[in-house]
Amino acid sequence: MTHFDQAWQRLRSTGSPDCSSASPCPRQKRLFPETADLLDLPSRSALPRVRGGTETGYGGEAVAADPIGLFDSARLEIRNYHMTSYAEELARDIRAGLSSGQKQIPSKYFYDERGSRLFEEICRLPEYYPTRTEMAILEEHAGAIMEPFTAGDLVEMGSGANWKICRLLDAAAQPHGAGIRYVPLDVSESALQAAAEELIRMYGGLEVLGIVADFTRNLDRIPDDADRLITLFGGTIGNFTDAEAAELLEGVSALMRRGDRFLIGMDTVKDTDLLEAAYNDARGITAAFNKNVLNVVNRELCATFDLDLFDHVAFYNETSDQIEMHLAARQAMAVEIAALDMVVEFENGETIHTEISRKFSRERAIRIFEDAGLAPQRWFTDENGWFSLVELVRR
Ligand code: SAH
Ligand code: AVI
Repeated sequence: MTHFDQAWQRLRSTGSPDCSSASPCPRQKRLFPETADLLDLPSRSALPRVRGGTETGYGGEAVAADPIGLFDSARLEIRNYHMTSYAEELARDIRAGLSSGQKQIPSKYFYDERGSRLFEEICRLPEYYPTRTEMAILEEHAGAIMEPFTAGDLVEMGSGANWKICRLLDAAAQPHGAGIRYVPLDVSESALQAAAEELIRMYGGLEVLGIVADFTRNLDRIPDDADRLITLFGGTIGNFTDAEAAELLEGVSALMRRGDRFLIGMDTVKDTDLLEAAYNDARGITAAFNKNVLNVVNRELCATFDLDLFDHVAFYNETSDQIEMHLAARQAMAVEIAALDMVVEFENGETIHTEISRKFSRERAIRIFEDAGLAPQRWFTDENGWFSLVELVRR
């Protein structure tokens, strides 16, 4: 059984998270440090739990880490680049987003510890075809993708859990990840930490450099001292508007040198019923994932959102080829956000727009690649054409 199969089996057998809790989860690890921590020295628990190597403190300066080695810690380093600025950014985004005509919350705030677990649960749902389809494409083509990559940095933007990267690592020329440094980059510290530690245990020759950062702003934190295969799986590019996606792709293109490759997963335009079922699953996991963003705001900004007073709404907008997720108020209400000294008024039925998930035709994908100075080299897809994995090089 390959490492990938082991990881996949573990994933399948993990029990479901408790999705019934509508109230903020008090035992949950905070996404950001307490406000006092930001002004003062951080508490240990607010810092990344890094074993060995160095970790970075506020502002990115290196600070010593505890060498508590439960495994070969010399192969793992995690750098956290968003502590202070990220908490401030959340406050700014929530103030601006909940003051605008169409209220909105950026989708990157879904991914606290519980949100990341709920997303993993979404990936196991029968209705949510993108994960298993992308996995099947990887399964079939991992050998061909890894064939030109014998050593260097395997970078994963928006890494989340580690199972897709396992497929590539299992297909590498050298066994046990030897010669490869895996560089996951994610806003979710908890997801990144867990995945990084697991990979170190699974691959005895692998080095891991984890980067806790926002890839829309911190791409320059990706090291550039080795050949690179950069990946962005899951269709995450679809969670950005045209302008944001263009900026992100241009940023990646600017990083790339001759010989570097960029492997991007994209969900495709398809039947509306199939798309809408994927975002309205029967078990209500996607609804819990969507509502969890209100838990994040309650916890981080001392807000009083009652999750029971919002409905999950997800539909396909055929004009813009995107799923739109919203949270709709069940009644008129006022919500206090104490940390922002703000009260937000809702009319009955008014929505907070929480996510777009764009679906791409091949023509549109080629256009945005070209605009970013990227050229498709190989195009992998499944038999139904439900998902695409595109290998890009710099033009
Ligand atoms: N790559 C995984 C996870 C996709 S979920 C898969 O294919 O299944 C999207 C991931 O991107 C989450 O782990 C989330 O924390 C991360 N993410 C979302 N916005 C981000 C941003 N702006 N910068 C860095 N990571 C981000
Ligand atoms: C991470 N991203 C590509 C997922 C998507 O399908 O847009 C997030 C998600 N939202 C609801 N379900 C899954």
